[in-house]
Amino acid sequence: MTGKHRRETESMANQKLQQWVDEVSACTGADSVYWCDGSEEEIERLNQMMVEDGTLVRLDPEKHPNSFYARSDVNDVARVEDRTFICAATLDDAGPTNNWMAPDQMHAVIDPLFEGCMQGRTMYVIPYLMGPPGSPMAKVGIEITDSPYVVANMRIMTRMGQVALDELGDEGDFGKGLHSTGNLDPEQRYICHFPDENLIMSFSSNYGGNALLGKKCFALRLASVLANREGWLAEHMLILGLTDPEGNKTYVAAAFPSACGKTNLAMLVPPESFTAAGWRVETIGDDIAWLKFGDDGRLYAINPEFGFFGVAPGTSQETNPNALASCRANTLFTNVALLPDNTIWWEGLGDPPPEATDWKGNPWTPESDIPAAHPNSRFTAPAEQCPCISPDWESPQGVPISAIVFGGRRTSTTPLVYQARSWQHGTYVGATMTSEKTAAAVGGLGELRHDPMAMLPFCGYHMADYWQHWLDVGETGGEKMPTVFHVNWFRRDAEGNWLWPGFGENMRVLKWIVDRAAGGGDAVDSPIGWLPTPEAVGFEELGLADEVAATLLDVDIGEWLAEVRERGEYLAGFGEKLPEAIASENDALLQRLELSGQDKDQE
Ligand code: O2Y
Ligand code: MN
Repeated sequence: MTGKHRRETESMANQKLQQWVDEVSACTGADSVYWCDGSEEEIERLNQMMVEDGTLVRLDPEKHPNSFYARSDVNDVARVEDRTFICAATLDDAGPTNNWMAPDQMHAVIDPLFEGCMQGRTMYVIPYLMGPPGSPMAKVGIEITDSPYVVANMRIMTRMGQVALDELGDEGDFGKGLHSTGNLDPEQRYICHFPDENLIMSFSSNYGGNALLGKKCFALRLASVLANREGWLAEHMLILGLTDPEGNKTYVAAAFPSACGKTNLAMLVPPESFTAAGWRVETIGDDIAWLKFGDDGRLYAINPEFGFFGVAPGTSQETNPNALASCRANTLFTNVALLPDNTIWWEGLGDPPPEATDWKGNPWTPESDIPAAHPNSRFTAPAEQCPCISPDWESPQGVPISAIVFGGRRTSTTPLVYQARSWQHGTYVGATMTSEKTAAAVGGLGELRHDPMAMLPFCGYHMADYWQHWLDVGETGGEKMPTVFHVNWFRRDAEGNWLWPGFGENMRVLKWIVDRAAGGGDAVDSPIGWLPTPEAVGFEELGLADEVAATLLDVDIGEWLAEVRERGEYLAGFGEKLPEAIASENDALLQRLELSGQDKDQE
């Protein structure tokens, strides 16, 4: 073995890791191999190198200390779901919601792309830890990449370097992630998962979830497969903690499809009346939760990540001051607009600047009829910088979850909030979620699509098996399972105006959720589940017009009958694997709606 392949420091004795690094180095033909240690000195050196070669711009050190700006290739701006594959042993293992190719077949396509692809480049080996050090839930991953920009992002998003090698030890196993920038040709872009090899291979994209392999690829797609085998849950969920005026803490996990406001909800600033009364909201995570049973039989959650990869447009002092504070320093901004004084701007941040350079590198003024920042532009910021980060966010055993909230972006039909009748009903509610598509993934903006548990792009196995897993976990947890809810902040009137103010006012809904999870809170029964009374969600205090309040909590029988029939067709598409419990929940809902419709006709 040549010196370029060997790690210099003394503590790397994991032979499986060394062997894999040697194999990849030989295959990719990298000029040199660099093991990332995660130190300050290292990242300063890499950032400076990227400033010098034009990959990064150093931002104004007063306004954005130790922060940088990057532009991605114009064809590489979002996750690419149509080029993301689950290469499980059989099509049936991957299921109808994933792109599938047999492992051998995909290896025959993707392995040759890696041959010699790092010639003239440095190969970076990134040991990273998902989860708090010392947590029984934490897992080690190794990403090999030829992109220093990916290294810089991974250093913010994960606990990187020696801390991960220490957790790995000499014999430990790790998730493998092999990434190369390739030539960024979209035709050669592949994001492939091989669950049986605990391996991710990503080629020809440097963007976000396509390239930061600890995030969606490892912490969701591969982890969901592991979770199914081992009896836990890997979910696309934020985690937040609410403290009531008596000091009682309630932890809530919430699943929303991509770019539907998870970061905003995770960092919610309560209305003044709530703060004055003594309520507090704290963030544990904004995107991913791993949930396992604790010794007391309850579900406990950790945030496996170390940073936020937040959507920039729309983030402002008004909408999310905590996110803005999180990205004031030590942050990497990608595809936002760059101002002449080396500060940054995006749509929704505040008044437009007189001039800027847009995300494509072109001159921009407020008269330009295109956005200055890409709609999926991002900030990569350390979680510990969030002013409302919870003191429990790195708790090794996680936080006990009392409520699980599903949500979608729905212009009509779905009320502001309702509570499922049971864990089984809640699983059905999650399984049949639909939402309008956003800019987080390429294609189809605004289109309504099914996004079960907000996991459509992230579930690493057959979706119907995943629902069965949820039902099985519910059997295990019994009475101690969290209460399940569904919310919709996005209802509009006939003119297209939002009916609900959202943001901090969502606290009113959270308070009802907390009350219900504790067995209190006023509610009325409805065919779809329990609805709050208008008083229980503070409509009066908000001064909502009567018809707005009524629409927000309305269950229109005709709309819901159409919804349930469409759900029935969707569920039938899962064939024999569809759990009987899910099918029967749909039938039961149909019956309740029909009965309620008859009652209304007779009134
Ligand atoms: O990863 C990307 O390229 C953007 S999408 C994203 C980023 C952070 C958190 N969640 C998502 C998502 O798509 O759910
Ligand atoms: Mn996400």
